[in-house]
Amino acid sequence: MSKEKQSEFKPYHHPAGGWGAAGATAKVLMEQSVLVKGSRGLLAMNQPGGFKCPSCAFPDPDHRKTLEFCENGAKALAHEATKARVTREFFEKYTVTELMQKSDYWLEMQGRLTEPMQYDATTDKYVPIAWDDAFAMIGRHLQALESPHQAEFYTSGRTANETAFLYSIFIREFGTNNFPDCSNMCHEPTSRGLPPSIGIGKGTIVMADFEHAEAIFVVGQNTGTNSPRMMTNLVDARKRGVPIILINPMPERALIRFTEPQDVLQMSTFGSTPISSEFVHVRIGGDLAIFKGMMKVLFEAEARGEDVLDTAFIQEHTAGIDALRDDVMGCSWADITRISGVSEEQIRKIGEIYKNSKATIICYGMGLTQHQEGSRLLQQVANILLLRGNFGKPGAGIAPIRGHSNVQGDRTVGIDEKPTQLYLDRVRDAFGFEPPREHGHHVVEALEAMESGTAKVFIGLGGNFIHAVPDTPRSYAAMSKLNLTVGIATKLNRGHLVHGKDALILPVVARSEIIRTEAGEQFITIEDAMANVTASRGVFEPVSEHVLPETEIVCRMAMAALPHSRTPWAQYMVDYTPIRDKIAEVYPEIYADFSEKIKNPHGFHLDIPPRRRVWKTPNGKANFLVLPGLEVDVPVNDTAMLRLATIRSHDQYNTTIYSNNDRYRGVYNTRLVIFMNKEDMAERGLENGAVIGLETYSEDGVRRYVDGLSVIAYPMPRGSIAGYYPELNPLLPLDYFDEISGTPAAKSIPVKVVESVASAPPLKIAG
Ligand SMILES: Nc1nc2c(c(=O)[nH]1)N[C@H]1C(S)=C(S)[C@@H](COP(=O)(O)OP(=O)(O)OC[C@H]3O[C@@H](n4cnc5c(=O)[nH]c(N)nc54)[C@H](O)[C@@H]3O)O[C@H]1N2
Ligand SMILES: Nc1nc2c(c(=O)[nH]1)N[C@H]1C(S)=C(S)[C@@H](COP(=O)(O)OP(=O)(O)OC[C@H]3O[C@@H](n4cnc5c(=O)[nH]c(N)nc54)[C@H](O)[C@@H]3O)O[C@H]1N2
Ligand SMILES: [Mo]
Repeated sequence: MSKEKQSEFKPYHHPAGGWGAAGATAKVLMEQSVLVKGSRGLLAMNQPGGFKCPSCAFPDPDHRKTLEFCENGAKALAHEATKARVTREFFEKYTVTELMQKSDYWLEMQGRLTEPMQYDATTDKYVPIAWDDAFAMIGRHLQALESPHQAEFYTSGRTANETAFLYSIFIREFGTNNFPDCSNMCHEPTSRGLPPSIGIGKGTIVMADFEHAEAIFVVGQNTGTNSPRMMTNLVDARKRGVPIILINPMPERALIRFTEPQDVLQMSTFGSTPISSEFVHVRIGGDLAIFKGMMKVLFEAEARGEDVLDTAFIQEHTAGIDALRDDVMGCSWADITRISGVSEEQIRKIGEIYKNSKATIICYGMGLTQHQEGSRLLQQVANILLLRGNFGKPGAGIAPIRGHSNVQGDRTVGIDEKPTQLYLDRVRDAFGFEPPREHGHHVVEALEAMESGTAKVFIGLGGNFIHAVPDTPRSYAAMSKLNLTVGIATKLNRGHLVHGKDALILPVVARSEIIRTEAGEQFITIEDAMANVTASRGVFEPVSEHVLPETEIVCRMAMAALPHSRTPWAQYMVDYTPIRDKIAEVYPEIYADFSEKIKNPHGFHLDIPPRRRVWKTPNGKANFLVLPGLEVDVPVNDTAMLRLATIRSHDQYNTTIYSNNDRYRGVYNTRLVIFMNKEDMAERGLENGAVIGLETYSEDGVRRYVDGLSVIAYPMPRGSIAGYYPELNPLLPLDYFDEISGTPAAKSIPVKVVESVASAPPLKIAG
């Protein structure tokens, strides 16, 4: 937290995007001292022959512009291409205990990691280690385990397809399915909830569908910040007069009014496009009630004899409509409006919009997935779409807006703690070893194994596990018990400081940098949120001569841990084409001829069967699945209870903090704030800017508490509050998650306001 700068709340009255975004882009390039280099990088970003933006997973448009990036993509690139370096001299200067006192922002600003480091307990410092010795250490620890299940292998979603595939082969050959991954905290409800419903755990739209949609719903997703390039699609749709319905407890600025930063005319005339035609101010956790209300509008019309359902589609392609109808019709409007916090009139209105649209897209983000019934909530989204046949036709479908740039791809190529038997058979046939058949650990289970002492080794391929997971202090304690922690990373983060007895930091070649091996320059591939696979080729020189490509690190870990392996790791390390050929062998339905198809500069699309109205479910149908009731989180019986959503600011990338500002929400120089309805404040005797503590309702006797939070009067629904992740993760209990997916319910933590004992810098409230 910055000491000198005044923390301030100053509502943002301009349209989002536009000059504000253009200015922020230039500023971040300058701050990282990479104005020239960064600008050159931006020209190559998301262009054929260039590299894929390391930020979000939103696809490239079908008609590319010369510039195809957004403000937040530029920030991600600037921070990756930064001039700042973390060297051995840096590590010589600080003990790990001293580094623990620094903020996440400070750690990030130190720059790129440049050589492999090893923790030295005698001095409490990281000291240099040769790559060979680092791999030998990993091999030694892994071979010393009594069982391969004592190791946890984390993946974050920036990992490329080739790397993730080999990593999953290495770990299965080693003998476990322990694959905790960032997806477990993110779109796992999509991966687990949608297959029983529509036969695939992915979205079903492609970019062109935005051009044919007659209605677009954006639910629980902060598009202008987290997938800004999608704003272009929304702006275009609005210009065509397409209704856009925003369902969110926060009136997110960009979704209300937006100026496209790449639209020169709009910017020069200071114009802006109103985005949402309907803003539905739902209570946190009230979406299920809204969805049931929308379906009730349809079923009521059906009962009146109106032709509102796609009956031909329903008959031919689905099962289970009667049970759904009974469930929905059994919900009263009184309960629906009470639990959603939205009027019957408005729900009827959006129900009518849906009813009148011949092609609808429903987009969603973490506002839907991170609830205790996240997976089954998404099945209700699918139900709504199925009722009007909104699959397998232009302009229609379900659109989970994925997070990390390759998080979807990683799952496709084997990062999965619950792999199918078919996949395991194919791995056996392709590689000639018998992979483990029992399921492995997801994130929460991995932490439990660390806590109980059964896990001994943690390897993190990217990411910042320790600050992404729930229950911060408890997770710190769990990780500190390990014998070995390995962080494979571009930047120094908290995960390297909360470490095991032995610890390694292994620096990598980043997405924007050139991968050179003995066989020449290599490219990698990624799969975006709409299942397009494209090549990515970095354009910058690697940050130092001592960093390695991630794929090489995976191969050399495998060689160290599996000295008798028959897998040709040394070959894969230098030439990525044979890796792609193996991917094709293991996934023939989607990846046949991978090496050929990837020669197309625009990549290729992986088959999504629902687009063809083919349902890979056990009964061969799309299934209407019922989630009884209207609540997605277990109710707490206390009127003092508030539901807390932990969200991202405009200036962060997950645990990476770019600055302490959140421009569109009007917050400057602080992240320790809570957005609250003013009546909830008045009820608790809180003035605007008052400093509070928050405490979680939990039943395990552990007190979960965060202090020193300034309250901001904000248009939140009654009973719903919001604040930033990862600072508020200490409030999120490890056992508070969706049973089906294991995803922590980070959007609905039950908390109460308690007195603050900490001092916090005063928050200036602008008039
Ligand atoms: N710049 C930038 N881009 C990113 C990221 C980043 O951190 N920074 N992260 C990437 C990743 S990994 C991901 S997963 C995505 C995340 O992108 P989002 O899904 O947009 O993530 P969040 O900021 O967590 O918040 C989601 C929204 O959910 C709303 N919300 C909270 N509770 C509820 C609820 O009960 N119902 C409804 N309807 N809405 C609710 C919040 O008000 C907020 O607008 O973005 C990706 N892109
Ligand atoms: N309370 C709460 N908790 C949450 C969430 C929430 O909304 N609320 N969101 C959840 C979600 S959606 C997600 S996806 C997770 C995110 O969890 P993670 O993916 O684990 O976290 P990140 O912050 O994205 O990881 C950042 C680190 O990745 C490393 N890195 C960056 N680029 C590269 C690269 O190219 N290669 C390698 N090897 N390393 C790289 C850098 O060292 C950087 O410090 O957090 C989850 N946790
Ligand atoms: Mo995510």
